[in-house]
Amino acid sequence: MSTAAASTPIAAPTTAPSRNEMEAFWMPFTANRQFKSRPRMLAKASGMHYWTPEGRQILDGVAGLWCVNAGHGRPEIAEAVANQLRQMDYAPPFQMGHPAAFELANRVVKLAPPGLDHVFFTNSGSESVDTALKIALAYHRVRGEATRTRLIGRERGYHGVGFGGISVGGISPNRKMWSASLIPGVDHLPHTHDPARNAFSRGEPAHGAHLAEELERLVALHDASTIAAVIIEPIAGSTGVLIPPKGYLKRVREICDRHGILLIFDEVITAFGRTGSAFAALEFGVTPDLITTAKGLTNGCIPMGAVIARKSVYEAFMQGPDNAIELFHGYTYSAHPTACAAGLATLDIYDREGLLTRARKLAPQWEEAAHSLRGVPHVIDVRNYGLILGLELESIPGKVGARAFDAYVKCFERGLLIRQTADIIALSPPLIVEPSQIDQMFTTLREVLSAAA
Ligand code: PXG
Repeated sequence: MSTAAASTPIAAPTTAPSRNEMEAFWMPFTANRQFKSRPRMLAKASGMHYWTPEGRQILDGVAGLWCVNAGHGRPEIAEAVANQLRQMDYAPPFQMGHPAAFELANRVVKLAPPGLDHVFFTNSGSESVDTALKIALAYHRVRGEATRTRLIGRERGYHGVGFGGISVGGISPNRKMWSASLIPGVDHLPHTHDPARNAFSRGEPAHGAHLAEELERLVALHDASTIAAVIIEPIAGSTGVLIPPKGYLKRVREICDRHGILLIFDEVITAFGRTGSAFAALEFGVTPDLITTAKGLTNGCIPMGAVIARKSVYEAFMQGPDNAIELFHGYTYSAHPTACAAGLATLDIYDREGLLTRARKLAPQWEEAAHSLRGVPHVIDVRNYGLILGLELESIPGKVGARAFDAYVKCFERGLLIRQTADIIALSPPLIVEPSQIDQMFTTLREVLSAAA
């Protein structure tokens, strides 16, 4: 399976810029000054690996940023994109169409949970979230329930960086600079992280389903007639890998149903095989009304996101005269032809290579390897699901994040790319990962953490 992926890509520029040349680029979510004085550069990628400009090989433990699910440098995608660019580089998406957009929407619907059968294309996870929130608000309004304006997110939730996303999101550094400008009428459920009772859980933790009942409390406080939607990540990724407690998602669904509240699953990282199913909704057997996706939809090659909506949500808008635009929303690059070409080629690969369910096959080895880190110095929790790892380290007093950042730098020096949020390390490798590479990841982590102790 990795043979196609391993074909050597066309040579990329391999000379690293000087300190001065790095100044102009204001890097996102990065300690700019620290990075620019000690940069970590990548110049080439193929299969499971990156290479630095000096030619050092780095095993990709995080699928880029939870997105390169089919591995890097897939020639099928490159060819599809190149062909599309030659055939038609751009087509306006408003009041016009092109065949690949309809084809991709149909393909996504085939993978989605039954009943979710309409797709709105965006260009990122953040745009998908803002789109889903806007659809939810407009849905109630077009149905004559215009008082349903309140949105409910969750503490420690990450829903991108748009004003909608940070408002329903629950990560304080992402919100505090803009606290006076967040969208009004948002409340939050408590997060489900409970290390005292759930540390070292394998898969879904046993404790915490009762936290869904907090939604009843919010309904009692605000009244159901004011609440439009609840948005949660089935598995929270950015905030440090929080697996849903057994029964929690089902309970949230039941409460939403009881009160006419839409349920949005933010599947930007969980969709397209990460959990062992095409969507976490399918994996956990809970069907939301809207799903937000991005990342794995195009294997990270071309920016693209999508919101998948239940038929009844779409149908609610299809009223009034035929010539009326039903939703005043969309992007210049919605269903961009190159993104659609990348998406179609990506879904072909997932299908051909069985990648959407491969995490399920590898999960037992992954879980064993993950939990073998129990007992390594400063490891206070290991959590896992599908091909996801969350490894929580004890923080150095007064220096939250320092320990995991140190591990991140040392892993990179030893040829492994990991992700780190505060003192939590995350792994989410491409779904083409081989068992020997899983061993390599956990061996490197063990060595780095043991040496630092
Ligand atoms: N929702 C979720 C659940 C995400 O994980 C977004 C929305 C926003 O997507 P865009 O494409 O706008 O970035 C994300 C993004 C990490 C990490 O380290 C994860 C994301 C972004 C940056 C870092 O886990 N996910």
